[in-house]
Amino acid sequence: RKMVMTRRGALIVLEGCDKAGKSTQAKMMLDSVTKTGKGIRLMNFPDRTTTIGGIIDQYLRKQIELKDEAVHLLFSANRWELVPEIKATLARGESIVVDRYAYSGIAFSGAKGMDLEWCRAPDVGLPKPDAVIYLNLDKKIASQRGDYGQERYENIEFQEKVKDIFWKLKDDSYWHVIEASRPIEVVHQDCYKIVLETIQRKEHQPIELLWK
Ligand code: 2DT
Ligand code: MG
Repeated sequence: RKMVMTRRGALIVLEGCDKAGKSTQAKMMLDSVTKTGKGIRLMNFPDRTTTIGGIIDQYLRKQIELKDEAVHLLFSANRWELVPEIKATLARGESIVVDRYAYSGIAFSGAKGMDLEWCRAPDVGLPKPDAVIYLNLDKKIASQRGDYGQERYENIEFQEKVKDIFWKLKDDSYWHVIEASRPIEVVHQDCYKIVLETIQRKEHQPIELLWK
């Protein structure tokens, strides 16, 4: 008797500093993978559409002030509140491309001078990404991509600190560093190969837990 195993989707995270092209690459990935007939959807953190996400949005737009520790925990809570949806999506065979995850949480809080281990703790046990695609952009080229926006954290000095922490978090067992200064389509092809390979390699593997 043959058992038919349901394939699960893969959890793919895009990380990198502002202007690296995460959102652009996420949309291109959605289009390319969808064309192959495989199920895939996008998510992003912070997800500003939830109640917690609404508070985070006000904080980022500088409408309210929050203590560093408090907002750090809200960013983490915003991921935890979406874990059931992440698990259900993967279980029905749909893959997810996520624009930012716990790594941004640590990198941005750490850039304020917060203790990295303290920052990591609330995200321990989240679904572990099957692959992290880190879009690496030189600071010179980032500055040529035009002005930063008006939100909190959107300045070159802060982004440099963020990048240093991303580098500390990098785990070569599942991180892929992609040079994001190249033409959009070339970057996409590299990302696309990683995504297809990951979907195939992980389809019958259990979802692991982050940092456990
Ligand atoms: P977007 O520009 O991608 O909407 O992000 N951030 C993000 C944190 O400080 N902690 C987190 O856990 C996450 C996911 C990065 C808005 C800003 O929020 C920062 C930029
Ligand atoms: Mg932004």
